[in-house]
Amino acid sequence: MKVIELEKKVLKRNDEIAEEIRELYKQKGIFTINLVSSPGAGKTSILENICQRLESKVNIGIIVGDVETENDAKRLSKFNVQTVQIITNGACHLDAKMVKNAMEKIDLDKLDILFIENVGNLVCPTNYDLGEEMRIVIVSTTEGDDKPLKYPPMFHSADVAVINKIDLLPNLPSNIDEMKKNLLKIKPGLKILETSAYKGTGIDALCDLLLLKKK
Ligand SMILES: Nc1nc2c(ncn2[C@@H]2O[C@H](COP(=O)(O)OP(=O)(O)OP(=O)(O)O)[C@@H](O)[C@H]2O)c(=O)[nH]1
Ligand SMILES: [Mg+2]
Repeated sequence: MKVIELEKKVLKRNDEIAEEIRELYKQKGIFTINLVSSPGAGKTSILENICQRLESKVNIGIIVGDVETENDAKRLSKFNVQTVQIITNGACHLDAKMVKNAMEKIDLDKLDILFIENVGNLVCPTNYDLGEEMRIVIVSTTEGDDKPLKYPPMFHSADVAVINKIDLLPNLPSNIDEMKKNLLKIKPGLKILETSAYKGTGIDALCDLLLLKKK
């Protein structure tokens, strides 16, 4: 009983900070996206592709969360973007306070789009609002068609689903139509895109969607 009450309190405080930073993003005209997925689904690889295409068109900031290492920030810092790595030291998700602190290291006046790459996990980040305007869940073909059914809250909380690693489909028993059916079962009307970050397939459509929503 006490554990549930503490969790409610923690989430309430998180929601308050998330509202604060959402207001700040709004004032500054920054479009913010929270990228969630299981570990290794391709969040950083998709961001690398997006940076390649958009770095000369819009001012991009990326806050990256990982339990350990600065590997992802290093991968992304070769682009003309502002990057900040958050090391959670064991926590399996980012929270609004961590994002608020990380934002102090970013020049918000030189920012159009802020990506927040969450810690790879299909459970923990679900209830933590980061003040984002759009939540994108990435699920890769190698994870199996049933993942939306097994982790429904995360898929239900998303505005867009990206099915990544479609280049591997010919070598897999998984069925992309089944994956899409399961995504729509959890969230009817969910926008679904297919990508291969390895081949660059489908990234233009994703960038178009982001630029359209940013307006
Ligand atoms: N074949 C194939 N491999 C991919 C694709 N996207 C990513 N990968 C590979 O998958 C592995 C994990 O990709 P990352 O981009 O690091 O995944 P991530 O979601 O950022 O991982 P974490 O931050 O650790 O959760 C890397 O070896 C990538 O090269 C893809 O579309 N096709
Ligand atoms: Mg990553």
